[in-house]
Amino acid sequence: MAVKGKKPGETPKKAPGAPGAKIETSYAEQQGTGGETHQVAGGDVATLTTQQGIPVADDQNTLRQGARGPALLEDAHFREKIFHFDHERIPERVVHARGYGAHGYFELTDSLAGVTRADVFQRVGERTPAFVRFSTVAGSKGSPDLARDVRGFAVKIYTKEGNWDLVGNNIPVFFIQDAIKFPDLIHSVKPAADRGFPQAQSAHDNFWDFISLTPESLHMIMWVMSDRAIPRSLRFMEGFGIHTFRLLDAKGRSTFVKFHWKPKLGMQSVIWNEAVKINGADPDFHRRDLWDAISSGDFPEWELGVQLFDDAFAEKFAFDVLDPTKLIPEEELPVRIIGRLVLDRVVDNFFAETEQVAFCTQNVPPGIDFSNDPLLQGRNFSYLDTQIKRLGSPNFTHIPINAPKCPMAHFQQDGHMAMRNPIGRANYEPNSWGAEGGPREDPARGFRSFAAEETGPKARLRPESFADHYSQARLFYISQTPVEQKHIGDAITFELSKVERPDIRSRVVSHLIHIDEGLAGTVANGLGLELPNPARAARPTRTDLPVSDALSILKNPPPGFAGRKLGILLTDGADAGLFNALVTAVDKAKAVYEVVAPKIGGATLSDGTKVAAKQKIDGGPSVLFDAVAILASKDGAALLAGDVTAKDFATDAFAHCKFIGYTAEVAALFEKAGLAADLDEGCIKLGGKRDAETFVQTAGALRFWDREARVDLDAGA
Ligand code: HDE
Repeated sequence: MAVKGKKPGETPKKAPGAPGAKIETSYAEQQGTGGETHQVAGGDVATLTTQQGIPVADDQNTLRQGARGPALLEDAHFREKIFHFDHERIPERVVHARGYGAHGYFELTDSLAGVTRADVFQRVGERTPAFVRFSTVAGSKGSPDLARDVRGFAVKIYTKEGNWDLVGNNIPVFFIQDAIKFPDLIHSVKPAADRGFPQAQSAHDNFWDFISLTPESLHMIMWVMSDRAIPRSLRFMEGFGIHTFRLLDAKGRSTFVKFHWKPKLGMQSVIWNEAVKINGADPDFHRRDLWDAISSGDFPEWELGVQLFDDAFAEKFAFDVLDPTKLIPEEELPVRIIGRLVLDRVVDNFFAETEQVAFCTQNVPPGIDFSNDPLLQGRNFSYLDTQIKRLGSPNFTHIPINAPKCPMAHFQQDGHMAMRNPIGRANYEPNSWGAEGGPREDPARGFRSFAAEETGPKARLRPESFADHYSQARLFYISQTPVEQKHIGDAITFELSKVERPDIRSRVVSHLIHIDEGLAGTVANGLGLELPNPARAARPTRTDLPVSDALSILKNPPPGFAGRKLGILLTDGADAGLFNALVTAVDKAKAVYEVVAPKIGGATLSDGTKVAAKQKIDGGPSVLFDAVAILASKDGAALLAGDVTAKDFATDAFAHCKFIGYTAEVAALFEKAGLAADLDEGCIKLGGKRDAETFVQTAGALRFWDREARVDLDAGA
């Protein structure tokens, strides 16, 4: 409730709030809302309460001594509300701060019963609940989604024998070989200590300084400079467990394993110029895409694949299987598909689930075990430690998103926020309280480590078998298509152009010479740098490794336009038949579309129907779409031709090698945008309804790469 206000400086006849002061208007009336937004409890509307359950009468005004008087300490509701607000944030993750999660399930499609006793791998067709959190690494929680970065691909599978956390990335190798270097790597990529920038970027001196002094990172650098680091969607990227793990059968026999996630809709990335613009147009591009897909019932799906191998394979393999900067080419050791992961439910609450989920690499159920990969061993310490800092209590497993979904019984107790203390008298074992004495060990069912025999001096040593830093970097590079190779060259050139110290630029190029002389030359040329001497290499680069097509995105194109988005720029008077045909073709392809129009209210088509727009043209640039169609009437095209954002819509789509469908009238826009003379086979004129279907089918190729050489300054470099 409120008393009628007075003008500042005016002395009230009677002090408001003083005994006898008249309370005349409600707060809602005073705000002019007429009470519409201030629903009062009753019927289906619950009563607002404090955390203690005390009903609240007024949530609009603090308790004061008189309407214009001082606030009272007695206002418990106010104090509780503000106290809670003040404590709303928990520390963001030191890495992978920006992430997005979703629920789903893992379904086994091929049993691994002969290889592992892990319960989750026994019964074909069985579904196990799962939660996935995707993330970027370097940026803070509020950084944009399309940073050039590795993506985290962390999966928690709630198996019947405990939680299995496969905390992976979308790149199958890592920058460093030993966990002790992780803080240095991360400090180098994060904002510089003195100035606090740049945010969510690797294009700066500190990062490249560290990289140029750490040649083991060069293989990963090839991946991070490739289009893998700017995925179009979290739904269209691969995931990898990276490290070699072990699977153990009932007798404790071990098989080595590497885990792979393969997206059902295929891989797809954006290009750098597009990524930069997406970050401005929609910094939430990836999370929105995931939310929209799941909410509309188009559930993202990945196959789980395993590369299984024994000691004999490990012995003969050209690199050390414990070295996380190396992968095993699929052509040499095929990936066996054993299951699928489906994400079918968005979170109810971002904080409760995505923010509070705590992945720990050491969470493996019986039948899965670690190898001696020194990075994995270090991670097994780090994740538990980080969760205690972040979530503030050893009881973080009591939070529903982290709690196992199988029975649990132990004697761990107390601590902050304890929700599940043991019941009964005994809180220790062994004890003599019989059946009431609580849980007991189970030697048969319980977790057992692989009985590895280890010898060797206690020392800080890097194995000799980890010393080849360039051969697989070269393998990755030569396995790419020319378009992808060009993008890698462009990316390194761009990043080094932001490095201020010429000696650091030069030092990076001195490593590239060992990977591919052509690449080193392109980068040096792009920077206007003299080609330096090659870096001192611990091992010569192997040139006998066969090309691995599986490493390329473009050599493995998706099946079509399914899951992709067409942007339809529409003006008043646009051909209704054509628009409807496009929509039908998009539906048939299991894709989606968004209408962009000069006004958000939409456009009136040639037959008088009104189509609502999802985006006003300024808010819906073509970078948000996989392909675009521009349907305009003569007047509409003239209108677009005079609008700079419409011109950007067309020129960006063209520059980003997108397929462009257009009606004849749109020539006026192309003319003004300077594209009229450049239209190519990727620009498809839509005359009749049948053209609409052809256009959507053609757009399934996703990009018209032939165009790139003609629109890029660096192309001929
Ligand atoms: Fe992580 N990493 N990491 N990491 N990592 C974290 O744990 C760490 C590494 C990865 O969505 C932290 O909960 C060390 C490799 C993902 O919540 C922290 C080392 C790979 C996520 C941590 C590595 C990853 C993290 C920060 C070097 C790919 C996000 C907050 C030995 C296989 C999980 C947290 C999520 C998160 C430490 C290297 C993946 C600090 C010490 C290699 C996907 O514990």
